Amino acid sequence: MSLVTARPFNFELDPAHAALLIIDMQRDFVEPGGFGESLGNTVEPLQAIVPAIASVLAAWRAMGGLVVHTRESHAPDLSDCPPAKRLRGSPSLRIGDVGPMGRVLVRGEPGNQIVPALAPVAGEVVIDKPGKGAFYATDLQHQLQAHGITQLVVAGVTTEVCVQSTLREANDRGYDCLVLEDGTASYFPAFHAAALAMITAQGAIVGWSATSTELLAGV
Ligand code: C5J
Repeated sequence: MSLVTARPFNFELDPAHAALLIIDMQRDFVEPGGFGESLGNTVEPLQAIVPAIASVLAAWRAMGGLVVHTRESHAPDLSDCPPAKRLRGSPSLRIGDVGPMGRVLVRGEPGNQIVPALAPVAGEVVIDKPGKGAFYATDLQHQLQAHGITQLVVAGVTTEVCVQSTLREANDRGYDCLVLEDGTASYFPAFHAAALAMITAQGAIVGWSATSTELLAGV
C-alpha cells in the first residue's frame, strides 16, 4: 500500500490491484479534424494532458501494472450506434461520416486510433466501447476481475462525459477510483472543474482526485 495525497482525503493505493484506465485518448477527440472538433469544440485542452498521461503510463508500465485503454467506437455498419446518438445535435460530421481521418468513431479507421504518444503496447487491454461508460456493452468488468483489480486510476477525455460515466459505473461495481486532475480534460474547462468537484464531493461519493505528480510520488 502507498498513500497518495488526494482529494477529498488521501488515497490508499494498492499497486498490485490497481489498473491504469485511459479513456478515449483517440485521434477523433484529441486531434483537429475529428469528431470533437466537428461538434464545434477546440481540441487544445485535450492535447494539453497528453504529457501528464504519458508520464503516468511510463511509470505504470515500469512497475508492471495493468493498463487498459478505451476507444469510443462503433461497428462499420453502425449496428451498435443508436439513431438517438447519431442524430443528436448538428455536428458538421456525424458518426459514420467520412472525415479527414476516415469514418468518424468507426472501428479501424485512422481517427479511431489512440494518439501515438499513448499508443497501447502488447499485453495492454484495449476496449472498444459504443457508449460513454466503459462498462456498457464491453467485457471491461470481466477483464478487471480476471486480473484481480479492485482500484482504478483514471485518465482521459472528456472529464464530464466518458470519464465521469465510467467512474460512476466503476463506483457502482465496487472499485475505488482515483481520477487524475491533470490527466483528464474537457472541451469546457468549467465542466472539467465541476466534474472533479462532483466526483470528490460528500467524502469521495464517486472517487478521489490527485495530480499526476501526487500519484507518481506514491507509485
Ligand atoms: C464524448 C467522450 N464526449 N469520450 N466522448 O462524446 O467523452
